[in-house]
Amino acid sequence: MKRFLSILLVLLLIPVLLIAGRYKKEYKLSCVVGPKLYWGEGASLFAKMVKERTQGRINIKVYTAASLMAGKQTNEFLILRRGVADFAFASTINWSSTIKQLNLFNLPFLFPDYAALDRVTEGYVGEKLKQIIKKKGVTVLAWGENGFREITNSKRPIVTPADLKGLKIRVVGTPIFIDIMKALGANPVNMNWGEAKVAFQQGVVDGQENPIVGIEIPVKIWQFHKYITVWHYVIDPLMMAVNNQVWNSFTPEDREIVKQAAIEASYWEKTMVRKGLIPPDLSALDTLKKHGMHVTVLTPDQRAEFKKLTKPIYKKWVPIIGEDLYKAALKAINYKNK
Ligand code: X2X
Repeated sequence: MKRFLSILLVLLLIPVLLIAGRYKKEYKLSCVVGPKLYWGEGASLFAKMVKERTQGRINIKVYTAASLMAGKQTNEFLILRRGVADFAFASTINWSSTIKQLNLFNLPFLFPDYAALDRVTEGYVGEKLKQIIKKKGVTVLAWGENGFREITNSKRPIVTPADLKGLKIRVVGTPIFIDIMKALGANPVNMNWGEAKVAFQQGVVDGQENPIVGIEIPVKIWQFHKYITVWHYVIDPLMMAVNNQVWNSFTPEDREIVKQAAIEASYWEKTMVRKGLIPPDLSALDTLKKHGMHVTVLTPDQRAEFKKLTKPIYKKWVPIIGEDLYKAALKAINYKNK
C-alpha cells in the first residue's frame, strides 16, 4: 500500500514538475496602443522590471498597436485566454464585450472622481472582478489606467445634450457605447483605434472620446478637433494581466517578482496619466488651450442633464453586469468619511 501511494505521488508530481520551471524563450505582451503613450511605456517598464529581476528567466516582448489581433482590439481577451498572447496591459473597455461585468466601468456618469474609482478597483469589487476573470482563464495582477474619457469634435462646443445631437462620434466596438451615444442623441460609429486617426483626419467622423493625458494630448487631437468637453462620462482602468497557464508555469518566487513588477509599473502609469487633471493642477487643460482648443468643463448641473438621458442604459446594462456587483460598486463610490 505504501509503495503504491509513493508511486501514485510520483505520478501526480510528474506533470507539475514538467510544467513548473519550464519557461518559454519569449513571452508576448499585448498592448492596444503605441509605445510612446504612457500606457505603452507602462507595458515596457513592466517587461524591463521582470527581465531584470528574474535575471532574464522571464523575457517579455511588448506587441503594441493591437498587432497580435490584427488591430481588432475587442478580441484581446480571447487571444490572451487562448495563449496567442501570454500577457496584456489592457483596457477594461476592450474586454467588456467578452467579460460583461467589466461594463461596470462603462456605465455613464457613474464615477465622479478618481478616489471613487480607486475605492472600487482596489476594494471588494476589484477583487470580485479579478475572480470572475480568473475563472475565464486570465489572472489580473494590477490596475493601471487609461482615464476618464472626454469628448472632442470638430463642429461646436458641447455644453448641453442638444449640442451633441446628430454628431458622428467614433466609439470603440463594444456594444454599450453604441447604446450610450444613441441615448445621448449622437450618431455613433464603431471603429478600431488603428483606423480612427485616419478617420479623424479625413473628417469621416465629427468627434471621438478618449482620455486627455493618456491619449488625446499624445495624438495631438487638436490637429483634428477644436472642441473638447470635460464631462468624465466613463473611465477605463487598465489591467496588467497574464494567461493562467503561463502564470501557473512560473515558480512561486517568479510569480512574486512578476506580481510586484505589475503593481509598480501599473502604479507608475496610473500616476502619469492623472498628472495635470486633478485640481488645483489642471495643467493638462492648459496644454489643450495652448494648442488652440476650446475647453468646456461641465458643471455638476450640466453633467446631470446628460446623465438624465442615460436611464435606459442602466435599465438594460445593470442586469447584464449583475445587480449585486453594481450595488457594491455604488456603495464604494458613495462612501464618505464624515
Ligand atoms: O480605442 C480607444 O479609444 C482606446 C485607445 O482608448 C482604447 O483602446 C480603449
